[in-house]
Amino acid sequence: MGIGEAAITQLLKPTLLKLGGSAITIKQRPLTPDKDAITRLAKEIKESDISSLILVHGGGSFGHPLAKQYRLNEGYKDSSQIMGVSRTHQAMTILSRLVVDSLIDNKIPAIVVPPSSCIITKSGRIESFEKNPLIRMLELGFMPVLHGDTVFDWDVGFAILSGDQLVSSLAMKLNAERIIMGADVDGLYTADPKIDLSARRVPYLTPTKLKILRRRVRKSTVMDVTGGMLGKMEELIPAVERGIPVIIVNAAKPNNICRALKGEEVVGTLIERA
Ligand code: IP8
Repeated sequence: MGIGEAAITQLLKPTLLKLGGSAITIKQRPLTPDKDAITRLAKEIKESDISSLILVHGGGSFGHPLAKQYRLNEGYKDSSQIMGVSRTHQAMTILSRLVVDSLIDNKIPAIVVPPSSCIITKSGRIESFEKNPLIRMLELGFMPVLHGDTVFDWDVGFAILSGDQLVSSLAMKLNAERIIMGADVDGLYTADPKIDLSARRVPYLTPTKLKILRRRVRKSTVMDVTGGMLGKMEELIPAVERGIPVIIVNAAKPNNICRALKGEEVVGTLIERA
């Protein structure tokens, strides 16, 4: 049964799909969406005919430059940051709207669920999460769309919640089937594949091997690749340890996301509990 065809069904174990900011925005240009990629990825999701999917997307050139400008990752320091919280959240809402417009154009009943309205953090870590609207949406055949966001925090006033922490937490709370991470590289590498020719893709990892690899790889200068990417993947270890596999694939290569959603083999990295 495809998305939206369900009457009220029993909740299937959902799949979590994270589309990294680099897969849907032009990272070097602030507030610039990659409209072609967004359109293609929406079509791929439709074509996969998946039944129970939650989409989470990252900030890319919408969230990160503003969050950096206002030093939002430091929490509340002075009142000048207040407008920054508002502007950063608004930028993420605009990006989410573009994603959801594309999904709706493909007849997918997608609904934005802004994390700032249903999550509260404590020192940057999710403390409470109202999951019932998500469960009900999935039961009715909707596709919830969440995004990295500015959230309110009991200790530090506000925080930046990454899509990766969100995916991991959602996967555990909703007992997900699997997590698919759509990146802009073919998986996890032993070094940064964009600058180091000796970099090798690691096709299979356990949480223990991931931690060892992270210690070995020096922090990359390019954000979100190798060092950055390995760090992000560590966020997913608690979900993997609960038995939820993570597959990292290149979302910039046409059909990869469609094939991964269908459960077909795709070049990438699988992280699984041993
Ligand atoms: O790109 C960050 O989400 P991420 C969201 O998943 C903001 O790390 C607001 C910068």
